[in-house]
Amino acid sequence: MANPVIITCAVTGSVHTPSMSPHLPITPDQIAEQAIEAAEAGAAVLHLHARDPETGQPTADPDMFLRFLPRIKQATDAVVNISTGGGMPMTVEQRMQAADRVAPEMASCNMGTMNFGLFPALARQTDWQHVWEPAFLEASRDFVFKNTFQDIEVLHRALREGHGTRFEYECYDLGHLYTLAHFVDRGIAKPPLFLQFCLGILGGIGADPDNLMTMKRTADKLFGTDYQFSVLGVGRHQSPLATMGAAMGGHVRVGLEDNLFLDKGVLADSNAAQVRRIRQVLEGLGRRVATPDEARALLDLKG
Ligand code: KMH
Ligand code: ZN
Repeated sequence: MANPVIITCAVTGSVHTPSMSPHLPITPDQIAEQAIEAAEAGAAVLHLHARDPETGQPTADPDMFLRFLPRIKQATDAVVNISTGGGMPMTVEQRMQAADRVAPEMASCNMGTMNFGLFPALARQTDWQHVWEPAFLEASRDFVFKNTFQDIEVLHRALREGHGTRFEYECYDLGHLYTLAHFVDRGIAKPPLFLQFCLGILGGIGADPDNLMTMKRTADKLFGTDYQFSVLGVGRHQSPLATMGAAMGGHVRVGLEDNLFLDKGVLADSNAAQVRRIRQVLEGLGRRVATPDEARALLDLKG
Protein backbone atom coordinates (compact mmCIF):
# COMPACT_ATOMS: atom_id res chain seq x y z
CA MET A 1 0.00 0.00 0.00
CA ALA A 2 1.30 3.46 -0.85
CA ASN A 3 2.62 5.60 1.99
CA PRO A 4 0.50 8.50 3.10
CA VAL A 5 1.58 11.77 1.51
CA ILE A 6 3.43 14.30 3.64
CA ILE A 7 2.29 17.83 2.91
CA THR A 8 4.96 20.38 3.75
CA CYS A 9 3.76 23.96 3.93
CA ALA A 10 6.43 26.64 3.41
CA VAL A 11 4.68 29.52 5.06
CA THR A 12 6.50 32.72 4.10
CA GLY A 13 10.06 32.19 2.80
CA SER A 14 12.36 35.03 1.97
CA VAL A 15 11.75 35.85 -1.65
CA HIS A 16 8.25 37.23 -2.02
CA THR A 17 7.70 40.74 -0.71
CA PRO A 18 4.71 42.14 1.20
CA SER A 19 3.88 44.32 -1.79
CA MET A 20 3.18 41.22 -3.87
CA SER A 21 0.36 39.89 -1.74
CA PRO A 22 -1.53 41.21 1.27
CA HIS A 23 -1.82 37.59 2.42
CA LEU A 24 1.90 36.90 2.79
CA PRO A 25 2.49 36.45 6.54
CA ILE A 26 5.13 38.79 7.89
CA THR A 27 4.68 39.46 11.60
CA PRO A 28 5.19 36.70 14.19
CA ASP A 29 1.45 36.63 14.82
CA GLN A 30 0.65 36.29 11.14
CA ILE A 31 3.25 33.55 10.69
CA ALA A 32 1.92 31.67 13.72
CA GLU A 33 -1.72 32.01 12.65
CA GLN A 34 -1.11 30.89 9.08
CA ALA A 35 1.16 28.04 10.15
CA ILE A 36 -1.43 26.76 12.62
CA GLU A 37 -4.20 27.00 10.06
CA ALA A 38 -2.04 25.16 7.51
CA ALA A 39 -1.40 22.38 10.01
CA GLU A 40 -5.12 22.13 10.76
CA ALA A 41 -5.74 21.84 7.02
CA GLY A 42 -3.38 18.87 6.77
CA ALA A 43 0.22 20.04 6.60
CA ALA A 44 2.34 17.60 8.61
CA VAL A 45 5.50 19.69 8.20
CA LEU A 46 5.84 23.46 8.56
CA HIS A 47 8.87 24.95 6.80
CA LEU A 48 9.53 28.25 8.53
CA HIS A 49 11.46 31.45 7.92
CA ALA A 50 11.23 34.63 9.99
CA ARG A 51 10.78 38.20 8.86
CA ASP A 52 11.35 41.59 10.38
CA PRO A 53 7.82 42.76 11.17
CA GLU A 54 8.71 46.39 10.42
CA THR A 55 10.24 45.94 6.99
CA GLY A 56 9.06 42.52 5.86
CA GLN A 57 12.67 41.60 5.12
CA PRO A 58 13.83 38.10 5.99
CA THR A 59 15.76 37.86 9.24
CA ALA A 60 17.93 35.14 10.74
CA ASP A 61 17.45 36.44 14.27
CA PRO A 62 16.61 33.44 16.50
CA ASP A 63 14.62 35.72 18.80
CA MET A 64 12.27 36.48 15.93
CA PHE A 65 11.68 32.75 15.38
CA LEU A 66 11.01 32.42 19.10
CA ARG A 67 8.21 34.95 18.78
CA PHE A 68 6.13 32.47 16.77
CA LEU A 69 7.50 28.97 17.42
CA PRO A 70 6.09 28.44 20.93
CA ARG A 71 2.62 29.38 19.72
CA ILE A 72 2.85 26.96 16.80
CA LYS A 73 4.13 24.17 19.01
CA GLN A 74 1.44 24.77 21.56
CA ALA A 75 -1.37 24.74 19.01
CA THR A 76 -0.23 21.96 16.67
CA ASP A 77 1.63 18.70 16.58
CA ALA A 78 3.17 19.51 13.19
CA VAL A 79 6.83 18.87 12.52
CA VAL A 80 8.72 22.15 12.72
CA ASN A 81 11.27 22.59 9.96
CA ILE A 82 13.52 25.63 10.38
CA SER A 83 15.04 27.04 7.21
CA THR A 84 18.80 27.36 7.03
CA GLY A 85 18.43 28.92 3.59
CA GLY A 86 17.62 32.27 5.17
CA GLY A 87 17.57 35.10 2.71
CA MET A 88 19.85 37.39 0.80
CA PRO A 89 22.55 38.38 1.84
CA MET A 90 22.95 36.33 5.04
CA THR A 91 26.01 34.22 5.72
CA VAL A 92 25.65 30.51 6.37
CA GLU A 93 26.60 31.10 10.00
CA GLN A 94 23.71 33.54 10.36
CA ARG A 95 21.37 31.27 8.45
CA MET A 96 21.88 28.37 10.84
CA GLN A 97 21.63 30.31 14.11
CA ALA A 98 17.93 29.80 14.66
CA ALA A 99 18.04 26.05 14.02
CA ASP A 100 21.08 25.76 16.27
CA ARG A 101 19.18 27.52 19.06
CA VAL A 102 15.88 25.69 18.59
CA ALA A 103 17.20 22.16 17.81
CA PRO A 104 14.19 21.37 15.62
CA GLU A 105 13.13 17.96 14.37
CA MET A 106 13.88 19.17 10.85
CA ALA A 107 15.85 21.91 9.11
CA SER A 108 16.51 22.63 5.47
CA CYS A 109 19.89 21.91 3.92
CA ASN A 110 20.59 23.38 0.50
CA MET A 111 22.72 21.06 -1.55
CA GLY A 112 24.84 23.35 -3.66
CA THR A 113 26.18 26.80 -4.36
CA MET A 114 24.30 28.33 -7.23
CA ASN A 115 23.02 31.38 -9.00
CA PHE A 116 19.56 31.94 -7.62
CA GLY A 117 17.19 34.00 -9.72
CA LEU A 118 14.60 35.42 -7.41
CA PHE A 119 11.79 33.68 -9.15
CA PRO A 120 9.18 36.43 -8.97
CA ALA A 121 11.51 38.17 -11.40
CA LEU A 122 10.50 35.60 -13.94
CA ALA A 123 6.97 34.85 -12.94
CA ARG A 124 5.49 37.67 -10.98
CA GLN A 125 2.31 35.81 -11.58
CA THR A 126 -0.18 38.63 -11.43
CA ASP A 127 -1.85 36.83 -14.29
CA TRP A 128 0.49 33.86 -14.37
CA GLN A 129 2.40 35.42 -17.21
CA HIS A 130 6.14 35.81 -16.96
CA VAL A 131 6.68 39.48 -16.17
CA TRP A 132 10.20 40.82 -16.12
CA GLU A 133 10.71 42.79 -12.94
CA PRO A 134 13.83 44.95 -13.27
CA ALA A 135 14.30 45.30 -9.51
CA PHE A 136 14.33 41.57 -8.98
CA LEU A 137 16.52 40.90 -11.93
CA GLU A 138 18.94 43.44 -10.55
CA ALA A 139 18.86 41.88 -7.08
CA SER A 140 19.54 38.41 -8.47
CA ARG A 141 22.20 39.52 -10.89
CA ASP A 142 25.26 39.09 -8.74
CA PHE A 143 23.78 36.95 -5.96
CA VAL A 144 25.46 33.67 -5.14
CA PHE A 145 23.48 31.29 -2.96
CA LYS A 146 26.45 29.84 -1.13
CA ASN A 147 26.21 26.26 0.04
CA THR A 148 29.71 24.85 -0.24
CA PHE A 149 30.76 21.34 0.77
CA GLN A 150 32.11 22.91 3.94
CA ASP A 151 28.81 24.68 4.66
CA ILE A 152 26.90 21.42 4.22
CA GLU A 153 29.31 19.62 6.52
CA VAL A 154 29.09 22.38 9.14
CA LEU A 155 25.29 22.10 9.11
CA HIS A 156 25.46 18.35 9.63
CA ARG A 157 27.97 18.63 12.47
CA ALA A 158 25.98 21.32 14.26
CA LEU A 159 22.42 20.21 13.65
CA ARG A 160 22.47 16.52 12.78
CA GLU A 161 25.19 15.48 15.18
CA GLY A 162 24.61 18.27 17.70
CA HIS A 163 20.84 18.12 17.98
CA GLY A 164 19.59 15.02 16.14
CA THR A 165 17.90 17.26 13.56
CA ARG A 166 17.09 15.66 10.21
CA PHE A 167 17.15 17.56 6.95
CA GLU A 168 14.88 18.53 4.14
CA TYR A 169 17.56 18.26 1.43
CA GLU A 170 16.80 21.02 -1.05
CA CYS A 171 17.99 19.78 -4.45
CA TYR A 172 17.74 22.28 -7.30
CA ASP A 173 19.57 20.24 -9.87
CA LEU A 174 20.90 16.78 -10.63
CA GLY A 175 24.37 17.61 -9.32
CA HIS A 176 22.87 18.25 -5.90
CA LEU A 177 21.78 14.62 -5.72
CA TYR A 178 25.35 13.52 -6.41
CA THR A 179 26.59 15.89 -3.70
CA LEU A 180 24.17 14.32 -1.27
CA ALA A 181 25.33 10.84 -2.27
CA HIS A 182 28.86 11.96 -1.50
CA PHE A 183 27.82 12.97 2.02
CA VAL A 184 26.05 9.64 2.45
CA ASP A 185 29.21 7.82 1.32
CA ARG A 186 31.20 9.71 3.94
CA GLY A 187 28.68 8.77 6.63
CA ILE A 188 27.80 12.42 7.26
CA ALA A 189 24.27 12.30 5.83
CA LYS A 190 22.28 9.33 7.02
CA PRO A 191 19.18 7.62 5.60
CA PRO A 192 16.27 7.78 5.52
CA LEU A 193 16.83 10.87 3.43
CA PHE A 194 14.11 13.41 2.75
CA LEU A 195 14.76 14.98 -0.64
CA GLN A 196 12.98 18.10 -1.79
CA PHE A 197 13.13 18.36 -5.58
CA CYS A 198 13.00 22.13 -6.19
CA LEU A 199 12.05 22.84 -9.80
CA GLY A 200 11.83 26.18 -11.51
CA ILE A 201 14.38 28.42 -9.79
CA LEU A 202 16.45 30.29 -12.36
CA GLY A 203 19.90 28.76 -11.88
CA GLY A 204 18.47 25.30 -11.18
CA ILE A 205 16.61 22.68 -13.17
CA GLY A 206 13.50 23.84 -15.03
CA ALA A 207 9.97 23.04 -13.93
CA ASP A 208 8.77 20.34 -16.27
CA PRO A 209 7.61 16.75 -15.93
CA ASP A 210 10.55 15.27 -17.80
CA ASN A 211 12.98 16.92 -15.38
CA LEU A 212 11.04 15.62 -12.41
CA MET A 213 11.26 12.08 -13.82
CA THR A 214 15.00 12.55 -14.29
CA MET A 215 15.46 13.75 -10.70
CA LYS A 216 13.52 10.73 -9.44
CA ARG A 217 15.39 8.25 -11.64
CA THR A 218 18.71 9.69 -10.52
CA ALA A 219 17.72 9.52 -6.87
CA ASP A 220 16.67 5.88 -7.36
CA LYS A 221 20.06 5.16 -8.84
CA LEU A 222 21.95 6.86 -6.02
CA PHE A 223 19.85 6.07 -2.95
CA GLY A 224 17.87 2.92 -3.81
CA THR A 225 14.98 2.68 -1.40
CA ASP A 226 16.64 4.65 1.40
CA TYR A 227 14.89 7.90 0.66
CA GLN A 228 11.62 9.77 0.45
CA PHE A 229 11.11 12.58 -1.99
CA SER A 230 8.88 15.60 -2.10
CA VAL A 231 8.26 18.03 -4.94
CA LEU A 232 8.28 21.79 -4.97
CA GLY A 233 7.49 23.63 -8.19
CA VAL A 234 7.68 27.40 -8.04
CA GLY A 235 4.90 29.72 -9.08
CA ARG A 236 2.29 28.25 -11.40
CA HIS A 237 4.21 24.97 -11.50
CA GLN A 238 3.47 24.28 -7.84
CA SER A 239 0.27 22.34 -8.15
CA PRO A 240 0.91 20.35 -11.35
CA LEU A 241 4.35 19.18 -10.26
CA ALA A 242 3.23 18.37 -6.72
CA THR A 243 0.42 16.30 -8.19
CA MET A 244 2.79 14.50 -10.49
CA GLY A 245 5.21 13.87 -7.62
CA ALA A 246 2.44 12.37 -5.53
CA ALA A 247 1.37 10.16 -8.43
CA MET A 248 5.00 8.95 -8.58
CA GLY A 249 4.89 7.98 -4.90
CA GLY A 250 6.34 11.19 -3.50
CA HIS A 251 5.35 13.89 -1.07
CA VAL A 252 4.42 17.50 -1.78
CA ARG A 253 5.34 21.00 -0.72
CA VAL A 254 3.04 23.97 -1.07
CA GLY A 255 2.88 27.37 0.61
CA LEU A 256 3.30 31.04 -0.08
CA GLU A 257 7.10 30.76 0.01
CA ASP A 258 6.97 29.05 -3.37
CA ASN A 259 3.80 30.42 -4.96
CA LEU A 260 1.46 33.28 -4.05
CA PHE A 261 -1.47 32.07 -6.12
CA LEU A 262 -4.30 29.60 -5.80
CA ASP A 263 -5.56 29.80 -9.36
CA LYS A 264 -4.60 31.74 -12.42
CA GLY A 265 -4.89 35.38 -11.44
CA VAL A 266 -6.25 34.58 -7.97
CA LEU A 267 -4.00 35.17 -4.97
CA ALA A 268 -4.17 32.50 -2.28
CA ASP A 269 -5.72 34.19 0.72
CA SER A 270 -3.72 31.96 3.05
CA ASN A 271 -1.28 29.08 3.16
CA ALA A 272 -4.11 26.86 4.35
CA ALA A 273 -5.98 27.52 1.11
CA GLN A 274 -3.13 25.92 -0.83
CA VAL A 275 -2.94 23.03 1.64
CA ARG A 276 -6.68 22.39 1.32
CA ARG A 277 -6.40 22.50 -2.47
CA ILE A 278 -3.57 19.97 -2.75
CA ARG A 279 -5.22 17.78 -0.14
CA GLN A 280 -8.34 17.65 -2.26
CA VAL A 281 -6.25 16.65 -5.28
CA LEU A 282 -4.38 13.96 -3.32
CA GLU A 283 -7.53 12.48 -1.88
CA GLY A 284 -9.03 12.54 -5.36
CA LEU A 285 -6.09 10.42 -6.47
CA GLY A 286 -6.88 7.97 -3.70
CA ARG A 287 -3.93 9.04 -1.54
CA ARG A 288 -4.19 9.71 2.15
CA VAL A 289 -2.53 12.69 3.79
CA ALA A 290 0.08 11.86 6.45
CA THR A 291 -0.36 12.93 10.03
CA PRO A 292 2.65 14.52 11.75
CA ASP A 293 3.36 11.24 13.54
CA GLU A 294 3.24 9.32 10.28
CA ALA A 295 5.71 11.83 8.84
CA ARG A 296 7.93 11.31 11.90
CA ALA A 297 7.85 7.55 11.40
CA LEU A 298 8.55 7.72 7.66
CA LEU A 299 11.45 10.14 8.08
CA ASP A 300 12.77 8.75 11.36
CA LEU A 301 12.50 12.10 13.12
CA LYS A 302 13.46 12.43 16.74
CA GLY A 303 9.92 13.46 17.71
N1 KMH B 1 12.76 28.84 -1.41
C1 KMH B 1 12.83 27.47 -1.83
C2 KMH B 1 12.88 27.34 -3.31
C3 KMH B 1 15.46 27.10 2.34
O1 KMH B 1 14.65 27.70 2.99
O2 KMH B 1 16.40 26.46 2.82
C4 KMH B 1 13.94 26.74 -1.19
C5 KMH B 1 14.05 26.84 0.29
C6 KMH B 1 15.38 27.08 0.83
O3 KMH B 1 13.07 26.68 0.99
ZN1 ZN C 1 12.63 28.14 2.64
